Amino acid sequence: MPIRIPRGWELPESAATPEHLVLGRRKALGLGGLIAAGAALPWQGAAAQEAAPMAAMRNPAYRPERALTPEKDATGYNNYYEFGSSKNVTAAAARLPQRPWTLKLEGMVDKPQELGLDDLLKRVSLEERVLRHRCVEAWAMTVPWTGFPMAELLKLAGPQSGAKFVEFHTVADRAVMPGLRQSWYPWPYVEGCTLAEAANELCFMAAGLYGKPVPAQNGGPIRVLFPWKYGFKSGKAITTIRFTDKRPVSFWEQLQPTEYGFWANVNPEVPHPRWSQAHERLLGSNERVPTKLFNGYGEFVAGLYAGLEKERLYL
Ligand SMILES: Nc1nc2c(c(=O)[nH]1)N[C@H]1C(S)=C(S)[C@@H](COP(=O)(O)O)O[C@H]1N2
Ligand SMILES: [Mo]
Repeated sequence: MPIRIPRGWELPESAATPEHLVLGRRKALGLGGLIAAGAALPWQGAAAQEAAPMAAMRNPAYRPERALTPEKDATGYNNYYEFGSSKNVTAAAARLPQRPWTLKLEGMVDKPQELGLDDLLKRVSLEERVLRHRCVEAWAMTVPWTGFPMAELLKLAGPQSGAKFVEFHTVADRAVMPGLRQSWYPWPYVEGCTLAEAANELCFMAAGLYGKPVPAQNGGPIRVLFPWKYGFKSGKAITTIRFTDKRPVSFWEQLQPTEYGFWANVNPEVPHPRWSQAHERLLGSNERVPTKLFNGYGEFVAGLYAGLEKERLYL
């Protein structure tokens, strides 16, 4: 059972509600140890409550090993090509409607279905994970996400025995996404992985960031996370998850296959064709630190690649 540990980005101690009141409130809400999406948490204060909390108990299994990135840096420096190639897409992305939102599970599954996001968030057990994120451009951040393991969606969908790969389709809304007019890009932004990668405990569906709904520019209302892969694998604003027997050719792979492959596992020793991957810059502090194999998550994922040594696993 995940336990709650203090977070650096919370209100100062003086503004927080005493613990006995927190416990009393939780009991009154009948939520047990885990806090449901949308419940107002006394320790978050009035401002955060207005911002519709999206908080849960932290799962301590994934040690951050780095200081948290300041929220303003993680939410103010983004890659989201549907809104252009600028790193400042906050205002543009604010036009993307976050509700109503449905997630389709389709393709080679026993139970194809369409799920309302809020219904889905009530059915899964939410947890917070502080995860490292490493962009292929050699910047990185460490941030608290709220969500649930992708494995829970596999259970809901029931992949058939022939299903070997999973595609993540992201929203393509021409009315609000000016990037879609750049017709040389192979829209929509689709990413993919193997079924085994999707079933790995580290593959995570995030609907919250810093205890609030994921901001639109970071992939709200729901995105996927592959913390051991370069960031472009982690599609934003997911609308459809499709199970297939064919290896998907994803957005960046279609554009530039020599630079962006299917696997894209982080590896400091395999340079990008145009730059080294040995180090990364931390958003916020701009500190330069060594990159780790699988972004430091080898204990969870290295086994996925046994027997695949002939593949371009790190590009
Ligand atoms: N739909 C979509 N998803 C996307 C991207 C994108 O351009 N469009 N960029 C990717 C890249 S390159 C990175 S590094 C991360 C950035 O996530 P962040 O903005 O939350 O840091 O999102 C990934 N997911
Ligand atoms: Mo990236």
